Amino acid sequence: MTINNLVNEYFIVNQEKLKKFENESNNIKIGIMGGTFDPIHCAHLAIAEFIRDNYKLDKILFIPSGNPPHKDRNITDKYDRYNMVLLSTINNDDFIVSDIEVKREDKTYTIDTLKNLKQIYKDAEIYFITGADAICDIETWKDVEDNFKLANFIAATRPGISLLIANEKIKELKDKYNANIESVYVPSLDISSTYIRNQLKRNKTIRYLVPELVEEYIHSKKLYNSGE
Ligand code: DND
Repeated sequence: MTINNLVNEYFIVNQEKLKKFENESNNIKIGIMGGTFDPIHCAHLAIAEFIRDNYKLDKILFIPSGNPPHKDRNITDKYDRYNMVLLSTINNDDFIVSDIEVKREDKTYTIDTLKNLKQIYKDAEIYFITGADAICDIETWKDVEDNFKLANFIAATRPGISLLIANEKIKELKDKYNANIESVYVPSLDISSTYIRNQLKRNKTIRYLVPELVEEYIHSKKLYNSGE
């Protein structure tokens, strides 16, 4: 089967998962894994799974950013990024991909996504998962205080980001905004999307850093100058 056929098939399976979940999602705990995912890699997946298990979350919704407000560089087409998330998550029953942001034409701010999710999943408790780097930058986000009113935040440790500094920042945010934020140790995986893009530009391997199907997708679409 070609990778395009696989994406089409997985799209349908994922939409069914999403629909089923929307109908049965009162009084549950949803983890949100938001990201540019350019591309998604194994650390994103491992963090999501680790936190789902630790916090007894019912499902993790992966939400690829549509038009991220915080990226100046040219990012990969949102549907390619969405497809790669789809290919990475389909085999985990507790992972679902949401197209809530890729469907939007304007800039995609987390606050709008959280408001939207609160309408869909009425009585659900929302846990927004970030890396420690993202939580340290959160005051640059649109309507930061409102984000904290709508969701709990879980900040995963990340290699290269000092836990001491992250915890100080979290304490400051909690005091200032009455925010519900916890930092959680996750096993260190020093992988970043930037590293993967650089490897591809230099024609170097990304095997085992991303799921096999993501690697196949990248090469078949010649993303990140791979194979040129
Ligand atoms: P990134 O571009 O950092 O995602 O975006 C993360 C989320 O922040 C998205 O949902 C954005 O929409 C939201 N955001 C950002 C800026 C402004 C606003 C919203 C706003 O509303 O104004 P990446 O694809 O780079 O990474 C996804 C997540 O995974 C991030 O939280 C990142 O820190 C984390 N991560 C790791 N954590 C631990 N170990 C690693 C990691 N690699 C990525 N190796």
